[in-house]
Amino acid sequence: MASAWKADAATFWMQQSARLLWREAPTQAQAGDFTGTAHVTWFADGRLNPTESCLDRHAAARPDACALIWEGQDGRTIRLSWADLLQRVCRMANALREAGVAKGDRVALHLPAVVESVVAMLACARIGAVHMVLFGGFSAEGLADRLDDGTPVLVVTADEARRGAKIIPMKRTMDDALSRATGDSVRTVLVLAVTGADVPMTAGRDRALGPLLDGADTACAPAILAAEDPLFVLYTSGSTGKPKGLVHVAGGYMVWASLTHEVAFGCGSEDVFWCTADTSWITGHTYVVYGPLANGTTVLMYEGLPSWPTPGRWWDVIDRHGVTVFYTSPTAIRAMKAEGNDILEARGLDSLRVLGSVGEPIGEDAWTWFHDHVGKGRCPVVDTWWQTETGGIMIAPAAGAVAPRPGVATRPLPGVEAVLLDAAGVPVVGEGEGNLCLAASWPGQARTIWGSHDRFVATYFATYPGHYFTGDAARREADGYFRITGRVDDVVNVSGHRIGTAEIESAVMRGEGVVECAAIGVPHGLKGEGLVVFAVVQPGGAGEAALKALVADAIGRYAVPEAVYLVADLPKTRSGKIVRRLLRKIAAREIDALGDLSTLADPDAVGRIIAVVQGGG
Ligand code: 6R9
Repeated sequence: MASAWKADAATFWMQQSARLLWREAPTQAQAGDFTGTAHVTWFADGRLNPTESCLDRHAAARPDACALIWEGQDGRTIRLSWADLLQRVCRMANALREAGVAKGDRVALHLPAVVESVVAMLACARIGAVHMVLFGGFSAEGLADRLDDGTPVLVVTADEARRGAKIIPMKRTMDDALSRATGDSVRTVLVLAVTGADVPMTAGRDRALGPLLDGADTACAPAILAAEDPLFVLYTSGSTGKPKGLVHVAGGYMVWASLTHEVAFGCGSEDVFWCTADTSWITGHTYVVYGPLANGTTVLMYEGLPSWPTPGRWWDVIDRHGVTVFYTSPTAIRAMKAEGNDILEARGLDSLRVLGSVGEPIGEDAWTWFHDHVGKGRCPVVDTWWQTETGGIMIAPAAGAVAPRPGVATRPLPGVEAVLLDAAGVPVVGEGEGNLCLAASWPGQARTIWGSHDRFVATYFATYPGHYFTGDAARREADGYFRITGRVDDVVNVSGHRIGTAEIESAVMRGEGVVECAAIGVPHGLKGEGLVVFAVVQPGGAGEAALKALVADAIGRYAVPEAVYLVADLPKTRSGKIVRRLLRKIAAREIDALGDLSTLADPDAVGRIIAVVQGGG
């Protein structure tokens, strides 16, 4: 049974810790819990270096077996054996050390989907530096905010990135970010040549990475870390304030990455595992890098988009490299579905064994199409629910053990105590809906928010004392399966990107003459959710285009709203609270279902807003 682990949890967890290669094996599992200051540790007296679990032990046992296959947009392929990958990581680790990086220092990684993005993460881990991977889609200001928060000593970026037919000016954006950052922690910028473009180099700060790697030694003694030493900081958005840097640690996170990768996908060393996530997302951390490599699984990485230069490119990648497990997002699945089935029918896809989905609710349509057409009816679809904060998969139909069902994440993995609580904190027993909480710690949980443990406690443990609150709601169905119903806070999930509406609103508020505004999410056929902004702007003030540009500048183009409606006023309660529920309905054009408006300060405002939305804008 799924709860067999509970009878003797400590023994279960100690057994799981043995997945890793330790320098000093831990003697205890969990200490601390979710009460009070929520300080939890796992395997605290163990000592290890995560890269020895991910590389050295496989390089010793199977040096020539394939560790990583990378295919570029242009068709170029790189195959690295475990021995090759270990050498590459050691070279990069030595280059970082040579550039002055020490154990505990933060290193910002801002790279496209090239082999070096994985190598650089592992190189940081090799020397005990804490990586913070930054999304290539962040604007200069978005990057600057995170640099100021994480205070890295060194940045690794690329000259440019390729994205379909587009070229993304990575170095230029990073230069802009560094000039906006108020802190001055960054001493060195290493620049990887990806396209070979000429980019400006700042004397005394910027160095070409290539020559540094060429001159570096291929062996690098690993720094030995305590299990609770930080492995990385990764930024994500919440309902309030600036992005928060979740801190994951060397021991427990690695145990969770390895366990969940094996259990959710039934994955082992015979598999070719392709997780399409970018390494700047938690999914890339756990299922492109740490989970599969810890388990000795061959990792496939592809540089580009699903349908560039031609539709069906991802299917070709699967056939070419014999991918056995394919893990992607509902957004990608919906986009590929929209291309029609002819493209798919022309491909074999015979190597596939398991399919996975992550990042947003998949919905029955996309699930069924994925199952029937991509998996040809024979591959289980594993819908995996989890978060940046949880480190790894939490609720999913463990491949082979739990029967999947369309659109349902199904059951918590062993070690996960998922509960549903109502608004008053009373557990929802049996069938019903509630706020999804975790009643006990697990090794992979984030330990804190970088620089602010108080914010960590306030964000996750204040709503329901003694419980971690996920920010999602879920429904427990008659057979005990969990169906995730979506965020209950002010976070909108656009194509799997978590965007806090407060961040959007603060960008829009900078617009000329903007009096007030509200950002909300609405259902979107391809992206899952789309953002819509309602803004009250004085005559002669900023228009829709100017307000969208402010969002692109402050956060990145991926966060630009679908529409900005300029309205005379926002619907408010008599106490002055904006009624977002109404705005969501109006933006989704569900105006028959607005409900009782009599509690509004000015019920007539609603009609005027509807007129703007129906007028198209
Ligand atoms: C791994 C990841 C987390 C939020 C989460 C939830 C949504 C993720 C989901 C899902 C429904 C799934 N989410 N997986 N919703 N079904 N299978 O996505 O991390 O970027 O932190 O986002 O994404 O709302 O709370 P992150």
